[in-house]
Amino acid sequence: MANFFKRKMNWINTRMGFFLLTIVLFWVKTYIAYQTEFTLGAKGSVQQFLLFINPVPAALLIFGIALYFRGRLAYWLMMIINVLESTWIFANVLYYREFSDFLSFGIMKGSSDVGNNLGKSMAQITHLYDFFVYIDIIVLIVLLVTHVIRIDPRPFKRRYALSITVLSFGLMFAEFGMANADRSGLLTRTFDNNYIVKYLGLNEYAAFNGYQTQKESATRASANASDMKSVLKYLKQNRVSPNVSYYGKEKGKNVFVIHLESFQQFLLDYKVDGKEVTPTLNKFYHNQNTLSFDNFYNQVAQGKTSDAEMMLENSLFGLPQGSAMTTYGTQNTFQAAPAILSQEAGYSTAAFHGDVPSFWNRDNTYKSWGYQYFFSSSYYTEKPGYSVGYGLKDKIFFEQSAKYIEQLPQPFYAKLITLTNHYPYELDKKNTDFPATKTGDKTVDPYVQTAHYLDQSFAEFLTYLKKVGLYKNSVIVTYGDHYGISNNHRPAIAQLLGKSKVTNFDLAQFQKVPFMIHVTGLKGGINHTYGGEIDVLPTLLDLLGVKNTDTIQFGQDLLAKNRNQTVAFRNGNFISPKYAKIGGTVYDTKTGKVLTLTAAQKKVVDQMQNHVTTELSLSDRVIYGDLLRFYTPKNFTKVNKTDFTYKYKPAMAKLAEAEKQEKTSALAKNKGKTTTYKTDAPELK
Ligand code: GP9
Ligand code: MN
Repeated sequence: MANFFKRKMNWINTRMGFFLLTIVLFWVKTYIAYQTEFTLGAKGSVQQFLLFINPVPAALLIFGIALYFRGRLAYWLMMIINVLESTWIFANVLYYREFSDFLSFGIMKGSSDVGNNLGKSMAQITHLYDFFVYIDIIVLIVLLVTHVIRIDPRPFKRRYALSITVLSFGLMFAEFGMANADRSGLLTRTFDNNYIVKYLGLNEYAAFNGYQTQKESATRASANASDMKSVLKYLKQNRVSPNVSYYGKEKGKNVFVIHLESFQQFLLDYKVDGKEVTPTLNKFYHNQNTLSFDNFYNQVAQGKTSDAEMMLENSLFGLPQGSAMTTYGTQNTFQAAPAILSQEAGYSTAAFHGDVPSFWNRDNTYKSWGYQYFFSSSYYTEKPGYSVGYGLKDKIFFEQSAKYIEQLPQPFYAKLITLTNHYPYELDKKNTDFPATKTGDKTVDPYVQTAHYLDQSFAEFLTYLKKVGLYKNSVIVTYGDHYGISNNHRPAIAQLLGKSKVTNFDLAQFQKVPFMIHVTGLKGGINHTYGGEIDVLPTLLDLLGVKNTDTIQFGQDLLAKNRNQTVAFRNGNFISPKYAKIGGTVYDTKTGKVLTLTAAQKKVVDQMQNHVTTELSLSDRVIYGDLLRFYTPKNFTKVNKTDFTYKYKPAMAKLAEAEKQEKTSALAKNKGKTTTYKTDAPELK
């Protein structure tokens, strides 16, 4: 019997046997770490499968290096590789515990503040069981030393080693193919590090991050202070003076930025079966105290929401590829709205979002932007049915945000990012009380239903603001971040717009999103100026009377006279009151007809194109080269990211302390009495 067992176990005494055993043990422990230490959010069988399988291909490749070496050395190399690989898991477990994100090379280079901060708290957050990641190595060493497993001295054929390497690449390729089919643009659009680990694994994440960091630091290193010169020159030529009848009119007021997810301008006043899709937003749009813009365009590219956020709060364009927040948000220097308002006007600053904080790298980027608070998923109670798609349903999100809003010292700048009106526009029956459109396109038709839900959520939020006493002393900015219906749905879009077919010009017009500023007493009306997301920050700062004559912002105040009304799209197309240039064709903006240009017209259009290309490339240069590190506006202090923590306990303690000191929160004004939030959300009944 013993002999039989011995014979059966003989494979383990071969080089290949030991190699496979090492891989399997490593696979098991990685998977355990995935399941117990990280929240990767694998949903559905494809994602579950990839999560399960993804440690294997990279392990075959890396551990397989040892197979190219002889005798004992091969065994020791496997051990050394295992120690390194396990330390990578170990370090990520600790880092994740503190930051809900994976380590990046930028952070590890040690230049970063976050790295220093981590060192301090390392001891506190390490648990004894974390060392479990080394257990297989110890077991393997013991088995080798006690000769339970014997080292195989025979030379290992190169051919076999090479086959393993080739196999590992093949598997990695297959894995990437499957991942990309499930989540297209996984690496090009760079959503979230959690996604890369979930789909591809910790090693692939390391490789990708290393590549990105390398690319990033190369451009950063080659940039220098003199690169700012052309930026400053351009901005000097393009600065416009603010409109005196609006400048500083809303000084000291709170600011709410309500991010209406995927909300397009065409939805305003739109009716289905005779019913308004968004009655509350329509009223808000036409209100005499609302400044509404009906030629306001989204200017996002692949970074979608994150591009919108970048423009809105920095007046810098998103990048031609990927998301600037993900790639540059952690390391770059920014002079963003939250930092400006807190430094120059004593604002408290907070962002609210019912998704995980790592999406679009918000958890890091918001610190670089100077956000004091970031209320994300861990601050919200989650129960079955509360979430759909990326996160909390809007009604529940607003309802649960109220308790934090009322604690914010005033004046505050608060950005609330909604989520339910997001592709694929799913919503349960209980929340759907609006007819879908009937274009027959399944992705398009429920869009109005989630938009209607968003409108109801917004209505409840406005009611709350009035009740809690924040309505009258707040500037309420609402905007749509980007299209909800992509250009791939031409026939459906034509039906929605009541046209027989849509041209490229129509599709460009379809990129309009709402932008509204409402303040009690503000001189409102519908403004027809052409502008876009890049223009929001200068508009807002002028309205609040915060000086911004030396800031690096590419937009222009939408209320300024003589502003340049050429709106750049991220791909270099543009639209202006007279001409629109879409994919090389010039249209008459008034009629939508294709134009054959006279020489004089061509000169004008070329100038516009030149302007657009210049502003986009200069903005890119600022981000790629991290140029703001070389330039600080007067009275502005560089943001120190270590000033902020978004972990629940310390952040709440800080908020309580601020509230006690300043006594200016809505809660304090209401003598400590909480204002109840009224919602008809069926989940909360
Ligand atoms: C996720 C949300 C969606 O947190 O902001 O981003 P999007 O897909 O619209 O860019
Ligand atoms: Mn979005």
